[in-house]
This record gives sequence, structure tokens and C-alpha cells, in this order.
Amino acid sequence: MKQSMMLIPTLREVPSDAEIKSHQLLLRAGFIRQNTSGVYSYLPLAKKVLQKIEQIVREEMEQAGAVELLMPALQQAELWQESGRWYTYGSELMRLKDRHEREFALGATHEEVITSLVKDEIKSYKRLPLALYQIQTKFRDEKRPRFGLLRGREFIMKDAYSFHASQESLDEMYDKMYQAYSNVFARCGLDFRAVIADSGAMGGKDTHEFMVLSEVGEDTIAYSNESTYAANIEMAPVLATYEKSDEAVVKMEKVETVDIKSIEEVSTFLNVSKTKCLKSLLFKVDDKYVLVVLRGDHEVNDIKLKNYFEASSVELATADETKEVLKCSIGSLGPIGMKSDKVEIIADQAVEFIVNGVAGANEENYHFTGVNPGRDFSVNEYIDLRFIQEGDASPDGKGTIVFAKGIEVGHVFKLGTRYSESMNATYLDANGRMQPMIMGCYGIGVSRTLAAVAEQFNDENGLLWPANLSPFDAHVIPINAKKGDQKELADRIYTLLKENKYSALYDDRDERPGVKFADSDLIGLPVRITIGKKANEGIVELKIRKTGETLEVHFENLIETISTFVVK
Ligand code: 9G3
Repeated sequence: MKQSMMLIPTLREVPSDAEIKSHQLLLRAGFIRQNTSGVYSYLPLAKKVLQKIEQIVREEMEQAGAVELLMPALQQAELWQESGRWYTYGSELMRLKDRHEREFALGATHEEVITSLVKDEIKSYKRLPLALYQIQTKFRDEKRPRFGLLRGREFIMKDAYSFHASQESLDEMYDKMYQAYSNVFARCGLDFRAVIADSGAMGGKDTHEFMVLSEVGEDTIAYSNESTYAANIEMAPVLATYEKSDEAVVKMEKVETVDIKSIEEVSTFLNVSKTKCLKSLLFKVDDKYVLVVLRGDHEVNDIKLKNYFEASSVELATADETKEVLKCSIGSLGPIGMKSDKVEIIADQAVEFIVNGVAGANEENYHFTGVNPGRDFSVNEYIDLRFIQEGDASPDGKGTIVFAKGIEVGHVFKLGTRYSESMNATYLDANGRMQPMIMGCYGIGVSRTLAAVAEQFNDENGLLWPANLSPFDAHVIPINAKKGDQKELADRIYTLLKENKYSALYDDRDERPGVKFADSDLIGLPVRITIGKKANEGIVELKIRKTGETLEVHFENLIETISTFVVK
């Protein structure tokens, strides 16, 4: 492809609003342009990389037994009302009206559409299992779009859905998809981990996220330093390996603690370790209040809290709500002597092991010391409520937990009958009884994967595409595109490459060499072939983008030499 015909608007300067490497480089190398917040155009070079990623995805989906279709992005509200999600999703779901004032959603995902389609067409167990996928634009009105393609409001997703007559059949498909995802991300050269995840609003229990390890990732992974255990910290369970101290139990006393509110202040003022402080937080769980008690050095995991109560909303009570319900300020809360009998108390399992602890007295400027669970207060239940921390024992009992940041590029779910029941997608089983289909769903962020590859593969001069994802295999650059022998040899090389199934970007622009080389380094094709002074001897310079290595090669040996560097 002649570069003078392409649209590759490279930038010398780093765009100020781009904070991370991949966003900066995809802009500077002329791969993407922002239309508006969270909405991008994929320019020709990015479109080519998308096609290569999609090709890998299609091959792996076919291998897993899924068939491609394409569903509409425009989804009638009735479908989302049937599943109930029209009412549970807020402004993140983009909605619009047609000329008849009928309501629609712009597809954020396609469980409703696919379930409605399959329920109309599949009536017998004989037609199951069935696995369908699409590669389609999704719309989600993110509150804070950021990091370029990593968190956009319009993005490209491969989403697959499977339908089964038995749990075993779903388990089988899930494992195939799990393997397919591992293959996709391995073939993209990404350093990824499959982590146990939280199914959140999706219902169902088994779910794994595929995370690319990266400092700019928004998710935190808890993984073991001695086994393959890895989980999103949102759901990582905490092993109760606590021990009760054998110190003598003392009597509880009320002490004056004027203006002592935070755990830090209490710990310092009363000279007790934070591990002996009881942190009490009032939460609004759906429409009731719950006092959550934790050890002072732990943090409440609101996802675990939400899952424990199977609630749709969990919010920390405001200072005013706290005062209104418990008649004292947030810094004086405790499980003893609460001034409300409507508030349930639950505690993290670590609290049970506290001896002679300190807690708020539910009275302004007072705390209790010598607090002992069981003797001085009881709770409805001790449960695993805290975020796992680095150094905790790994939940599988092997080694200890280390944290890493990750970019979620894939997510696989066992949905069960969450959608088939709410939308009445049933089939006739072998005994002639109507049953709800058992479902799975599986997503890959295709445009996010492109950004994750750019984030992982770059250097100070620009992008560094893995050979199998690169927009072109080689960059052919005649120093002087107008000059006879250089242009003639460059044309011959371009043809030779094409004959040998190598795609090439031919820089035929009338630009200074420095500009051509800087652009070439930014764009990041695996090899650059420079045709210069030695053109009349048939000798060119080959530069390997990844290592910076350059070597002189005669035209006769060009293909053989390139084949050792461009391994697709
Ligand atoms: C929405 C909006 C945002 C959403 C969803 C729905 C995330 C939503 C979860 C999924 C689950 C799976 C199929 C492919 C794999 C992931 N954000 N999810 O359902 F309306 Cl605004 O998308 N869907």
C-alpha cells in the first residue's frame, strides 16, 4: 500500500489529554482519533490490527464450536423490560426514542436479544447445545471514559452466548471457551491471567475474567506467590487464619475521647494497635440499615456485602443518615448500646478473635475499652466481609497473596437460567417437560485488546506490533522516492514482498529521511527496508524494529532474511 494514499496523521507532540502510553502512541502514530469523549475513529492502520485480532477470535470461536451471527445494536425497550434490566440499569444504558416515540436501548450487551431470538427458534432438547457469537459495537455511557480505547463509550466486543439442556453441557462449553480465550490472548502475545471473578449483577456463580497485567489496569488481581491461584480482589475470599491472643480478659470501661474519631486517632490516643480497634460502619443495604463491624486494619469489601445480602444496592450511610438513625456521629459508632433496634449488626470473621478491643460507645466523644466479642456484644453473623490484603494467606492454602493491576480483556460467565426464566426461553426436554434453557455468556473486548497490545508492546520511539497483529509486515522506504535507481529497486522489493505473501507499506512520500524514519518508528511495523545509496548494487538496509538491529542485505537474500524476523 502506498503511504501517500493512506491516512496516517502522525503527531510529533504528545497529546496532553492522553495519560497512558498506548493512548498517546495510538494517537501519535495515526491509528485513532477521538470524535468525542469515549468515542473514537479507527483509522486505517488500527482497522487492520482490529481485523487481525478479530480473525484470531473467529478461529478460536470456531474451534470452541460457536457460530457467528450479527445482532442489532438497536434494541427495543420491551426486551429489557421483560428481563427487568430496563429498570435496574441507570444512565450507563444509552436509551433513545424513534419517530413514533417508542423506546430503545443502544446495545450495551445482548443477553436479552439473543435469548429472545433463541427462544422463538429452539423448542427441543435435540437442538441443544447451541453457541452463537458476534463481533459488534457496544454502547455504555461510562461516567468517566478514559485511557483512550481502554474505557470508551462505544467499543467493539466479541460476545458469545450458549444454550444448554444440562449443567454438564454448560460446564463443557465453559471449559472450551476458557481454553479459547487463553489461546486468543496467548496468540496476541499478551501477558494475561485468568482470575476468579465476581458475577455481580449477571447472576450465576462461575465466572472468570481474563486480565492483562499492566500498571494502568483498573482492576486489582490477588494472586498467590506459590500457586496458580488468582482472583479479582472484588471477590477473593479471605481464609480465617486468625488466632485469639492469650492475654487476660479485662473488664469493659467507658473512656472519654474528645474529638477522637478515626481508627488512626483512636489507636494513637488510646495507644492500642489498629488490630484491636473495632471499625463500625453504617451501610444502607437496599432499604434497611446494617452496622458492619471490622477489625481496624481491614477494609470492607462492598461487593461481598452486596452478595451476602443479595442486595441490588449497598451504600455507606451519609453522616446525616448516621446521626438520624444512630443519634451519634460516624466516628463514635460501635456494636455496643446502639440507639436503634432497627439496625442489624454483622461483623467480619476477624472481629471474633479480638481480645480487649476498643469500640465507639455510640455516644459523642466516648469509646469503650476492654471490649470482648461474645461477652460485650453479639452479632447476627461473622462472615468474610473484608478485602483480601497483600501478605494474607492464599485462599487455596498455598503461599501468600500478592497484588497486581490488570486490564480486563475477557469475561466468561455461567449464567444458568437468569435470562431464560425471566424471558421464558424454554425447551421440551427428553421427558416431554418444558425446561428453561441453561445459558453461558462470554465476552472479549476487541478494541480494548488492541489497546492492551499497544500498552504492552512499545518503546521510547513508538509502537512495536507483534508480527501476527501488525498492520503491515514491512515498511519499504526509499530515501529518495523520486530518484531512478532507488525508486526502481523499491518498486521491485514491493512486488517481491507481495509475491511472497508479505504485506508492505511503501513510503512514497516526498519527505526528508528523518521524518520517514521517525514515522516508521512510531507506527512500529516489525521490519523496515531502507533503499538508499547502495541501491545500484542491489543492497538495502534492513532494520528490526523490536531490537533496533540493522543489517545490509542484498535483494537476492531479502526474503530469506525477512522470514527469520517476521514470524506470523
Ligand atoms: C448494561 C450496561 C452495562 C453493562 C451491562 C449491561 C456489563 C452488562 C455485564 C455483561 C455480561 C456479559 C455478554 C458478553 C460477556 C459479558 N456492563 N454487563 O450486562 F445495560 Cl449499560 O456484559 N455480556
